[in-house]
Amino acid sequence: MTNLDDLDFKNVTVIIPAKDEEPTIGNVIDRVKKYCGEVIVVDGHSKDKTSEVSESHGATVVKDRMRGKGDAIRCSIKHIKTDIAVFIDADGSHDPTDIPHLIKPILEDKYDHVSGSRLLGGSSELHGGFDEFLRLTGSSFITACINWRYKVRISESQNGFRAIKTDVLRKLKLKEDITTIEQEMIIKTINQGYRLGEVPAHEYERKAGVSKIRLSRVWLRYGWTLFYYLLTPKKKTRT
Ligand SMILES: Nc1nc2c(ncn2[C@@H]2O[C@H](COP(=O)(O)OP(=O)(O)OP(=O)(O)O)[C@@H](O)[C@H]2O)c(=O)[nH]1
Ligand SMILES: [Mg+2]
Repeated sequence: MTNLDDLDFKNVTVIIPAKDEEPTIGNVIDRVKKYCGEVIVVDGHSKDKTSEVSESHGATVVKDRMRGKGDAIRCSIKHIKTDIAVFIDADGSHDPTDIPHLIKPILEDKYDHVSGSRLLGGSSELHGGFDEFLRLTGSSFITACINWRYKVRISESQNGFRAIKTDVLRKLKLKEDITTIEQEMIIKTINQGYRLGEVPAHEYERKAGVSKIRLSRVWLRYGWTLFYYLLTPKKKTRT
């Protein structure tokens, strides 16, 4: 069994989708650097200095196509040169010290995709108000549907903190433009016969700035994509 300190991080790229995250992006880049060979920031045409700060902290900056976070993730894929990709948010809500826990089971070839679970690791953001209540209820319903459809027992399907083999990421042929890309990645991984694992990952409150998600605008898309991808016949591409 590999010790966490002995992991080879050179073969890891950390990808950070960031839209108007100037106050936090530099700190996130500095903290993820020791766990990867390259940091890619996908800038959502920020109105603040997200791009400039990212470059000055040593990240490669690419632009999305202004369609949302899912589009940002899809735009990053052609730039990844390493075997493992890690996705982490720019608002400081994910803890970079969890990255070794995400990539270790991949390096040991136990899983192809490892998702950070807030339901196992706890969240400082997912409870308290009505918005949080709706988010948690909705995401628990989606997770239950996935578990029922595929006879699995994952704890969550919406976190943006994950590690995945780059060749698997490419084979998922992702289509979503907004945050529905998280459940698309989870469902397609299971659907195509790849091995999905979870590790506990605590979610902290965003350190600055404002949420880019408007529940009232996106809930229909969540319902539609859930049933569309769940009803897709199993398509095993894992060899
Ligand atoms: N490039 C890019 N990044 C985005 C876009 N929308 C959101 N992001 C980033 O995606 C990450 C997650 O977005 P958040 O607004 O934090 O979503 P959330 O974590 O559900 O919301 P909070 O509860 O406020 O943290 C952050 O790093 C955002 O900056 C976009 O359109 N383009
Ligand atoms: Mg956030």
